Amino acid sequence: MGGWVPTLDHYTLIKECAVPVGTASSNIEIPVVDLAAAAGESREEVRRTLVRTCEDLGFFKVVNHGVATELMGRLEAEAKSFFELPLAEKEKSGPPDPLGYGSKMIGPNGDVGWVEYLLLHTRPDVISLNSLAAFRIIPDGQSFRAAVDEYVRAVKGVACEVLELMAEELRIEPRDALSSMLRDDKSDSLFRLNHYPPSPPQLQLQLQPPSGSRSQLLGFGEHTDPQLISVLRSNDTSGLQVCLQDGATWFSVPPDPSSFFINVLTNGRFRSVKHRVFADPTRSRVSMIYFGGPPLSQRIAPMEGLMEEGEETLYKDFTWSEYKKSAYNSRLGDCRLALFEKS
Ligand code: GA4
Repeated sequence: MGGWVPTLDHYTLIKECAVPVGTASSNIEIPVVDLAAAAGESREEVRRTLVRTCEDLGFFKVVNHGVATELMGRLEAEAKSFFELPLAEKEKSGPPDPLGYGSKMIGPNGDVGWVEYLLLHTRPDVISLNSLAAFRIIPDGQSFRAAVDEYVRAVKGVACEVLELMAEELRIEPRDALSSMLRDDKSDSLFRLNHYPPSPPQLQLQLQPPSGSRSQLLGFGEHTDPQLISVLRSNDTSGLQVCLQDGATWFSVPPDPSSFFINVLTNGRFRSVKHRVFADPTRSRVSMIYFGGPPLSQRIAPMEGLMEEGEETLYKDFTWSEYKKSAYNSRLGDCRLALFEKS
């Protein structure tokens, strides 16, 4: 893929993003949630597995989700065309505010990665000038935009289905109590396209420390997502790693372009999985992620009925807007809930 010509500052970047290899194992089975099974007789079993998984790893794969392969492929092709544009063209949609095109810089607080991206809001009325420009500069911007809209509508459906299965199993009434936050017209949800270019061969040399041990190039440093639910789909290039509950063991997630990978969040019961992405030395990785968030004014607190009698909430009450603001003041790897912990 073109459009990513190494310049001098890439040499600095590559040094900052080189991480020694050796910590990730890949022999862990990723839990699978089958939405076709959930629509039939096995619904209860699927619900049970889903909730257990959310309490345990906080990360799972969704299969038989009903989203057309054609749509996923079409959006991937549109994203590729966008990222193939000359840097100067793409930069007309940046710098991210936080929406729009960004490259190397992640968030406003100094995080860097071997990645370029386009961050968009899913609400048509919250399009910043930068993200709007993205659709104007590509030759056939309307079809890009149509693919994004269609895809977001489809994955939002998957996210809502998962949240409804979860609500049913947790006996949350009504069963759309969670999914309605995403369906709300004011839902503060985002959509992100990431491109992790392969590192150019001459730069790879810099990744070999004198000791002979290998390093990998960090595309997106370790972090948790602040939203309610994230739905990720990538092309066939590996790179994603998730962290076990012990906070130290990482494992590589084998890519599967036909499935979605999902992570979720809550009051310590469900885990927001720590994850990171490494660039592949030879192949481009393109991922698309829907981040389902509630309306900005939504109060975030454990739901009635989910707390045991006498159980204390772990966090002070806050709104999604307050939480989001504090997240954007943090670095990628920071623990974002600490600020709201009860002392
Ligand atoms: C992580 C999840 C989403 O990609 C994101 C990211 C956001 C950004 O890239 O602008 C943040 C990051 C994410 C959390 C901490 C802050 C904000 C970068 C960063 C350092 C779009 C989001 O909502 O939070």
